Amino acid sequence: MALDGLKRRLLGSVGLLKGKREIDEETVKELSRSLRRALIEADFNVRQTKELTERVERRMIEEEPRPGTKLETHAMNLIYTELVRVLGPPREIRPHNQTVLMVGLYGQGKTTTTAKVADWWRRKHGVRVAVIEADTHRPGAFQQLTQLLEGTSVEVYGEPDEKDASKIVKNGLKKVGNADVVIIDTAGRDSLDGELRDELVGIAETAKATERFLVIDAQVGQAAGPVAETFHELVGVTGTVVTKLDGTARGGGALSAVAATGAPIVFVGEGERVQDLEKFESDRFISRLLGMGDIKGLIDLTPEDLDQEEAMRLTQRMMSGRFTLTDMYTQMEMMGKIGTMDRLMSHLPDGMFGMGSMSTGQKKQIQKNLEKFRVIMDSMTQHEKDEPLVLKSSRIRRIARGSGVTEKEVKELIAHWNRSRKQMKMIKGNRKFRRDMQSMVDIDDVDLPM
Ligand SMILES: Nc1nc2c(ncn2[C@@H]2O[C@H](COP(=O)(O)OP(=O)(O)OP(=O)(O)O)[C@@H](O)[C@H]2O)c(=O)[nH]1
Ligand SMILES: [Mg+2]
Repeated sequence: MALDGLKRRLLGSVGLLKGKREIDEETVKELSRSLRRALIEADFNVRQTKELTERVERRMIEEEPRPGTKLETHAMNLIYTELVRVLGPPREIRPHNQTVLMVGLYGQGKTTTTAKVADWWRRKHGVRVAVIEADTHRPGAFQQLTQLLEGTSVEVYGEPDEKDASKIVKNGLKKVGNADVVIIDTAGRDSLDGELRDELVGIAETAKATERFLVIDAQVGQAAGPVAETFHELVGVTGTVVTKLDGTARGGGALSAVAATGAPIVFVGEGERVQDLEKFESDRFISRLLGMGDIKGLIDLTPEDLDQEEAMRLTQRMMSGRFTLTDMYTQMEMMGKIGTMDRLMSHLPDGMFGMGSMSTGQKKQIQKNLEKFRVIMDSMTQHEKDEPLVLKSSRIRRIARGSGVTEKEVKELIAHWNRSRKQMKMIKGNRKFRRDMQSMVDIDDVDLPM
């Protein structure tokens, strides 16, 4: 897997906490230094590294690990969320009605990636995919693309003898443009010279592409940032594919530099074969990098008996009539690992949360929301988390900007909280539930007005 070196170093950093029971300043500093070295080694830029380590350091000191959670797990979780934050939220792609223009410098992997993305689309969405070879400079480009896609049902259009790339695109779209997805490979150069600029702009106009993907070799490192900016000015890059992550230990440079330009990473290439492509989702990527399996594994890190303790605490909060965003988050976390919660949940009215039969899909959705909500909530003040009703438009705007999500997503979080709060009220009104709760936990104020 890509970035093996970083993985080893990060595990080493966290290992510093092994066997420790208390967080002391010296240990946190040591962790932070080790983390910094790991990131710099993987070519993350100095500013990003500084910000990330400072955040981890601060959160290590300010945030209590949940009872029963080992310090190293706690640190790992913090590093995980901070790395996901750096790499940005995943980029959704519409499955059909797409014309995708692939652009990039010479030799970065455009043609290979064109084939990879075409085949990914076909496999993933079962749609009709066609590619157009519009590189009139690289000899044999058409043959290369045809060979890569041999044995797949992807249609390949090209005119090996034509010198006018725009013309090929125009003819190609006439011929194969009724496919659900059309992907166009273009020529690369050492740098973006005048001729290539004009040609690209011409192709972009002819193609009326819905997506413009920049293909960039991970070896380029942090220079990926300026390259992305240049292409962005020219054709408006909508997504980036970072290739050859398998071939470098320093892929963090390209990944983080690209993420910082606002042209989100949509795929990563991890090998020469057509199937060596992965849709990029920072949370999954980072959890794999840190050896945590998938996200669910991360959330499940706490021992089972702890759930009961948390459940009790949350129940008490619910009965006391307070329900903050943090409570909602805890509740969602528990719902994500509902297996250990059935004692509590069996008391709820049927269908209250759709608990009885939560599908894997629903659980996954919760995990996804959890991640997003966590990032959003990190940009809120304590007061906002405690009193979500103060969240009006200017605060929402600030939070959206701070957490790199849309305002709509922040509003979704608030709407979710509102719904959960109403459910809590209903639960409180349920006599049987209250009686049962009283026998489960010691609630003094159970008869307070609702
Ligand atoms: N290891 C590895 N090799 C890759 C990856 N992507 C592309 N390559 C290799 O990189 C080389 C260049 O790839 P191409 O797809 O021809 O690059 P290009 O950008 O189309 O090159 P030009 O058309 O010459 O500008 C080829 O040998 C590919 O097999 C990857 O993700 N991993
Ligand atoms: Mg090529």
